[in-house]
Amino acid sequence: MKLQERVFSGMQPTGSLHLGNYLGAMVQWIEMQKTHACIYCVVDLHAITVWQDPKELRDAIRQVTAAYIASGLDPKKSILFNQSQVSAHAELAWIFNCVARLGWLNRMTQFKEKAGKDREAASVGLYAYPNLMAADILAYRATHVPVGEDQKQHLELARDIAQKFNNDFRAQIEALGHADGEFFPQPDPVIMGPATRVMSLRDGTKKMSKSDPSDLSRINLTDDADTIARKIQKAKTDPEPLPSEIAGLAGRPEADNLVGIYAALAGKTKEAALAEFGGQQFSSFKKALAELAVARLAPLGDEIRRMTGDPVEIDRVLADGSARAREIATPIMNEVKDIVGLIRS
Ligand code: AQP
Repeated sequence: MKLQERVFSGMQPTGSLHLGNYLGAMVQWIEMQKTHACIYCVVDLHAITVWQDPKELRDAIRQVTAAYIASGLDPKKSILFNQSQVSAHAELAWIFNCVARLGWLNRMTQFKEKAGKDREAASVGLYAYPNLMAADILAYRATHVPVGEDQKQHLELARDIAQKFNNDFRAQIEALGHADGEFFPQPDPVIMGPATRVMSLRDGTKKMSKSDPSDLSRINLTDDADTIARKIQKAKTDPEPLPSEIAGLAGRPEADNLVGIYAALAGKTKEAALAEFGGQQFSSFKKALAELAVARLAPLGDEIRRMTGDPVEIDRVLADGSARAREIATPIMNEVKDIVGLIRS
């Protein structure tokens, strides 16, 4: 049986979504809605792998949902929901905890970065995060996962888990009628957003991130026009004018990042952006970038604020999406339990 193509991806409600989430993943999510059956999740179980204030978490789940819809995800066409409402994610994650090897998880660079120096104090959940991510995708037997570049390693782990599960249980999988022995697909990362790695506005060597303590390091999708313009104005640069060719961006991470953001927002290549601004000072380039960013992003912020004013409607969208997600995941989980040898009613 040929597996149906299906898209799954998610973002953590660990704060406001930012330009990196938008250009690295969301733009591609919107594009894929045109051609694929898509499931887009607010991954709240991932968020609690580090401490979250319960009230702020609830607000963030609603705000991320509003950001999805304001950016162009259609809750009628695609399935939008929050992870914790569909128990298959946690159930399959436990089974994958028993499939994945410690050695595999020990290689995950995101855990090392997030746990920092005091690894002993990190939660077990943060360590096992990639297994939950594999479960998110494979609970729907999703085949395509649009993500930013930072998620590549986790996707490789999800592929390893799928393959080991298929190998470990080959006889049971074939006995259930999956003649090719492939119960779980090998999910493909789709790393094709207009900017797959957007860097901090304060340090061009660090990824733009929700959890960076400096709000000036990122443009939040909820920022108003003045805030967006001010953050671009204050973005770190170097004293040289902009180069006319890509090679001239080498060793200039802040310049490279701002040119990349401009190009992504304008729908141009970096070469085209440099042809426009090469030789100019940052002051004139930043003015053009601020105008473009405000035109593109400020309406999103207005729409997110309008939508979060009606939490009942957002909760209704999430409940509807969760019910549709459960319809897909439940029969898959039933088969997983049969394959593993668990008894179900
Ligand atoms: N800076 C970025 N550039 C490009 N893509 C990015 N993504 C995140 N940051 C960038 C992509 O956005 C999707 C959702 O990410 P996430 O919310 O699951 O968590 P994250 O990758 O850990 O993002 P943050 O902002 O750094 O969150 P915190 O600070 O809470 O850990 C993913 O597809 C990711 O690749």
